[in-house]
Amino acid sequence: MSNIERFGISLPKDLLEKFDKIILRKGYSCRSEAIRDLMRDNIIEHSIAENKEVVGTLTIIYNHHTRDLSDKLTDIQHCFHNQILATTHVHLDRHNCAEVIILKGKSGSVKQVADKLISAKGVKHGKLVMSTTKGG
Ligand code: NI
Repeated sequence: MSNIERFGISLPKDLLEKFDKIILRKGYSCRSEAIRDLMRDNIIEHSIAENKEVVGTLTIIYNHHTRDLSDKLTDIQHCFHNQILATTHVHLDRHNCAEVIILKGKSGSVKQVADKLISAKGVKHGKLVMSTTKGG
């Protein structure tokens, strides 16, 4: 027995044309796979909104000459060591650093740690991406 369900969708023609253009550019070989990915993304977004267990990657960019910033970022990471699995530091040039921090925990606490790091004075840019294995 197959566990695949098939169903038809009615939608405006121009919406489908726009969608097809995008998925072609992204390299999808068929609409079904593109729609499956959209559904998984939606399920994961729902899990994040419901404070479920997630894994997150936070990227931050900062100038390591900024007074006390490196120490402050390290302090924050030690305070939240239960949520932080790993940190990778890259020296981008003479002044700027990139850190990718991998976090795990309830989405609310992962977001809280990320917000603390991003809002530290001197961090130029930061972005958190959260995911789960529960997307189906
Ligand atoms: Ni560095």
